[in-house]
Amino acid sequence: MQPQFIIIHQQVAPYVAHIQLNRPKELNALNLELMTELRDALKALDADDNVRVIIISGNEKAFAAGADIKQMAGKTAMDMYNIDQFSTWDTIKKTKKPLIAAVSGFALGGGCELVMLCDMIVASETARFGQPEIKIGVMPGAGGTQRLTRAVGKALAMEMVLTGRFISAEEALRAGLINRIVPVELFLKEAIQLASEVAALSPLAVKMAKESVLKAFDSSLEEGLHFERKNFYLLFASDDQKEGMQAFVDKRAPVFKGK
Ligand code: DAK
Repeated sequence: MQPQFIIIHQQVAPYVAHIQLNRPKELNALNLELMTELRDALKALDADDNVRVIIISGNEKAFAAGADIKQMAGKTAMDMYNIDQFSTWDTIKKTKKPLIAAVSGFALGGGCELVMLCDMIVASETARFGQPEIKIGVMPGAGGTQRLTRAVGKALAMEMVLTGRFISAEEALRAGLINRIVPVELFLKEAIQLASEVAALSPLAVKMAKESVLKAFDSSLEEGLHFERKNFYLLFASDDQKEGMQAFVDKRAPVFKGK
């Protein structure tokens, strides 16, 4: 079935797919249907050998202004429990291929949390990041207190979560939340460029490297180093390792096959 709230561009560059959140009138507010479509699309692209990197974007005005407040407003705690949105977010979190967020305009609440689930973030000069849930009587519920704090540190995270203040792309870059800022007309192009750079590398090495970096967030240094070592050894079982090193010796460009 054709998705209603997202647009899937299968090949915006070799091995690069792009998912565009598409509820422009609502500033891409993340209703349950959109999140289900996003989850299903990511699952399919993660399993597709013709895709190595996935970009998620909104439009120039908004990446996403948060979860859909109108849809959430009348819910009870039991409704929220039964809907179990966390399983959708957890599935998205398990995407093995690199996710690049291309952000312009608002990335707020669940929108900011979705951005932080991505592995790299390209922002336009107009991007604004925030966790304004406190202003509507709740608090971040999809990682905003945890991932934001790890990314920008306690002082700024606490201020953003307790006051709901938005930060600019410039402040986000200074704080270490995002990778780079480009003019608004270039934000998608830049994300595709970055994605293409990664997509040209061994997809096996890239997936294991991503998994290893993420391990740093929920393990001790010793455990993380052990995990890294295992993945490092494992890559010597791949054709890509043989190809990559032989190509270096031969002074030619490697051709990685993901095997
Ligand atoms: N939900 C629903 N509609 C939204 C929306 C949102 N988050 N944000 C904007 N819209 C709608 C507006 O209602 C308006 O619709 P109409 O009135 O025209 O029908 C349209 O988009 C344009 O918005 P504005 O007229 O307000 O546009 P402005 O440029 O004046 O203001 C704004 C832009 C982004 C500053 C403002 O719209 C705003 O403050 N929006 C709400 C931002 C916000 O509070 N976001 C956090 C929402 S709570 C969970 C996972 C995630 C979450 C929770 C649980 N689990 C896994 C359990 C996440 C929670 C949240 O994100």
